[in-house]
Amino acid sequence: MNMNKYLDVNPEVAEALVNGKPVVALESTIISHGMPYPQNVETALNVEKIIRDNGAVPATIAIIGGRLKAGLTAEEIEYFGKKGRAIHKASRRDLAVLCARGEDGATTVTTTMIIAHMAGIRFFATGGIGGVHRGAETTMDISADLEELGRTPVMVCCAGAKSILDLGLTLEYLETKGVPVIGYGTDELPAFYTRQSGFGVDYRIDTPEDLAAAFKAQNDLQLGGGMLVTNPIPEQYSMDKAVIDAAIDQAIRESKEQGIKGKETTPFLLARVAELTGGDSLASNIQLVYNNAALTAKTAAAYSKL
Ligand code: PSU
Ligand code: MN
Repeated sequence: MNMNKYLDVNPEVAEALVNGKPVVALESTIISHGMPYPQNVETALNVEKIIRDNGAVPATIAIIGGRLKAGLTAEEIEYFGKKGRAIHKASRRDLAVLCARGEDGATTVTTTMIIAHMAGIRFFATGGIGGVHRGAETTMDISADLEELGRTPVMVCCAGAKSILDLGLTLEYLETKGVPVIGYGTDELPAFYTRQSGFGVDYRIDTPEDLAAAFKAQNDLQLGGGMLVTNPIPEQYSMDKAVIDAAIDQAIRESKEQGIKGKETTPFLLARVAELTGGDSLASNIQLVYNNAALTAKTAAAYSKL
């Protein structure tokens, strides 16, 4: 199964895949660039446990010494968490040079999907995806995550999109790329920190079994792309919309003043929003990732019975 000379699938993950057991991929940029240390490491380890508790095997994905890793050890997770933003944030365009040079890379949604697919993993849980940034009509800042969702057959479960992005344009882009946007138990796209955005999803699905059935049909049809499941943050952890919107607006203003661009934009905004909300947004972020991990593990388990 391990067909790619740069790929290392850890033994537990490989065993699960060979035997048709459910496996859930996790990204490493959320660890290195998405949250501060030590909460990032604690969260990553808890997420793995939640996936196990819900009947699947976790595979945290990263690039270490030029090797594409599907499944990290706790020590490796600690390493990514401690090194934080000093690790290269690796998107599709970075893979070849990092592998050739034998360097480390934290995988975004894009590269986690690529490596998961290489390893034979169909499910991936995270917090937020990249999208079309506000002002993209002049900056052309559109995340590679949307292109990857259009081409790689992995189900990605997130908590919707943050309003650091233009949610309407992000949905338009996903429509163009043929990516089904599913609301889990909701007709409305969740806005990450809050349960509602004012934008509709393509389909509402209410159970892990029905998510699995939809994704099975997509794979059987060989349509080739991913499926985006948007899972609202649990009510008790959702934030006040006015508070979070004010923090996001300020972070975006500061990023423009400081001339932040390219791959630095999203990590800058995430870190600044967490600072401005005094850690409240971090607490919500952690809880929504746990919620997504549980749903994805249940969906992967349901899929393995189809
Ligand atoms: N959004 C979040 N948390 C994150 C990210 C996005 O709420 O950690 C990370 C993911 O790894 C995502 C990446 O794939 O940022 C998108 O970066 P960019 O916007 O540069 O494509
Ligand atoms: Mn970008």
